[in-house]
Amino acid sequence: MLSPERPGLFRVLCLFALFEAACLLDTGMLFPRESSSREVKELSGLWSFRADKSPDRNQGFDKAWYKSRLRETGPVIDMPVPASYNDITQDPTLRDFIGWVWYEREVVVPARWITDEGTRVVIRVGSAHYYSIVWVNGVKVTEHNGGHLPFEAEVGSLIRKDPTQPCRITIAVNNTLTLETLPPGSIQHIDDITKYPKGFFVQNIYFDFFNYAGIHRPVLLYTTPTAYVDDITVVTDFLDNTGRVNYKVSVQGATTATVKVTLMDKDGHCVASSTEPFGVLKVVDVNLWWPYLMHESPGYLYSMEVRLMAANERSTHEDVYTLPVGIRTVSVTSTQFLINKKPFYFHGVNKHEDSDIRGKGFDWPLIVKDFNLLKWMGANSFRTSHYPYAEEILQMCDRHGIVVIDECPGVGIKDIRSFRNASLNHHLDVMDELVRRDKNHASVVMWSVANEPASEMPPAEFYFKTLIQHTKALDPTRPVTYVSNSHYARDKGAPYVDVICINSYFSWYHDPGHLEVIPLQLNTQFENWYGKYQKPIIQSEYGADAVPGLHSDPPMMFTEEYQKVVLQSCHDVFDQKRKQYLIGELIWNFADFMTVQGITRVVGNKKGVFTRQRQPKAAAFILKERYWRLANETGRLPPWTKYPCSL
Ligand code: BDP
Repeated sequence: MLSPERPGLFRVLCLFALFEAACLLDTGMLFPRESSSREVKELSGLWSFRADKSPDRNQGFDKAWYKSRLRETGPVIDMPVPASYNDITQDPTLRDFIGWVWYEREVVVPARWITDEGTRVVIRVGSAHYYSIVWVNGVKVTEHNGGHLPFEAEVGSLIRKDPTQPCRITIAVNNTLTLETLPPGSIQHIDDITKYPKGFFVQNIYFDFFNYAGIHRPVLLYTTPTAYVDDITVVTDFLDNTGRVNYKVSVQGATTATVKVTLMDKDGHCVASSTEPFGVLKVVDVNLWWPYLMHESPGYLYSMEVRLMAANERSTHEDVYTLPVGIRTVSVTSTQFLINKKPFYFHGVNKHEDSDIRGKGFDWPLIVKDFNLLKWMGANSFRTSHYPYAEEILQMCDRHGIVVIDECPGVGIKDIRSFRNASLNHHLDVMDELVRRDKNHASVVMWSVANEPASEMPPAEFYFKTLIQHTKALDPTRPVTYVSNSHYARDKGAPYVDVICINSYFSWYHDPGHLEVIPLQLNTQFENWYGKYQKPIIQSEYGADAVPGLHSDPPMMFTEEYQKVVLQSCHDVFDQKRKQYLIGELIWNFADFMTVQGITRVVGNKKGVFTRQRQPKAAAFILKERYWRLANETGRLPPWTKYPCSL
């Protein structure tokens, strides 16, 4: 992490490293934004859909379903995009389907996109779970391995081939998990025909959420000029009252180019500018980006407008892209997490992208409701357990000052075969994609490379050392963590991380019903981990299931009272340790969420402090009291925001 002795020089080196790292992938992955030179056409809505239920799930490829209209290949149904397909129909075989499903949509594109050869047309899929192949008018344009992250392809030449035809987009998506996917899984065929129907197989997974599938985030067509701003990287810093925005702009498709970079404040006034493709913008009287409840105006964002004037063989182009920029620093000592050089205590939640009907599908009403709940309860942070969330969510975090631990989908790495090179290489690629996508978000303060892998296995040390070092090289400006389970303390990754994150479930999975063990066992946990590693600790998960409306006093497991007492007993210990090296507490979980069916799950995991429909259980009020109290103690709140207050 940051070397306190030579912060200036270190930042410059970091910056170069981040700029270089950003180049490891061929292209940038800027979030599509409209501007005077760019148009965006969202393809959300109804798509035609067909699951390939043939025994080997290969009929779609054998019969080339992408070559004609999907409805001409067989029966199709309406499928909303974005959404998981699992809970949309009454068909249990679709809910539990494993294999290829096919989506199709015809789009009429604006005539100018076709006639203007200087326009680049790109298809972007926000995320699809898990493996995707995309065709336009029957021609394959891209494929992508992995959910939760976006992918793109240029399609201008294809839609120009026959301008009289609408543009037909076909996307095949396969949710099969293997030992090399992230998260990993395995298919088990069971051939005993005395017990199972012919061809019976199951998808085994080693993580605790439903393997929702389909096109989970918006599909877009967007344009840029053929010479365009491909990527922007910013790293921010400040000294006294002056902010510094170190930036680099990457351009594609130009033979000659000039750029004008203008940084504007919230009111649109220019505060700094430059005509270099990389450099430093100095901001006097800087408004720093502060977390929610740490400052009276959290989430301050500048706008960095990049205006490119470029020429290529064919013509001259102007491209404009505007990036929101929050100016802040992050660093770690052996006992503290510092934002803008001030101690920051994470009082927040773990979430899932999960809701009724939509599954993991992107949904604005749900997102806005969740932010209102976070702010209501005084949460200042969350971890994107256990995969990257939609970019729109991170943009909300930037604007509202909600601090994010950005986790990759490295969850459920439990089989020793998932530590081989093929898995490691994919994991490294996923970190590249994640950092490329999220590097410019002020709200993202730490990367998490995995959750509770089987770190006691011999290959784990090499695997996690490589992964953590790779992530630090990709982005030396942010700390890196890796989430351990306290009950498996033989941890191989811990020596390499900057912050120790620990999950533990005392009096739940261990000593069930014995609330009295919590103070002792939690204290022992903290002392052991701090004693061994001398690194700041976040309690990254703790909690208990509560079926809403189930009550008992004295408390019994699965009641709201039991969940409350688990939380309160943990909080007493947290209050002692946060005076020393505990830098945060994240409840498991913000809301109830769906899992596979099993004897420990009653229609999903019930450790939410809100129900899946976002209604509070008793525990939500405990957290609300506590988080506002913590904010009042640790933050710099002006009097009008003091709890109780109405938001
Ligand atoms: C933790 C896992 C989380 C689970 C939770 C639980 O990290 O994904 O949902 O346990 O069992 O160990 O509720």
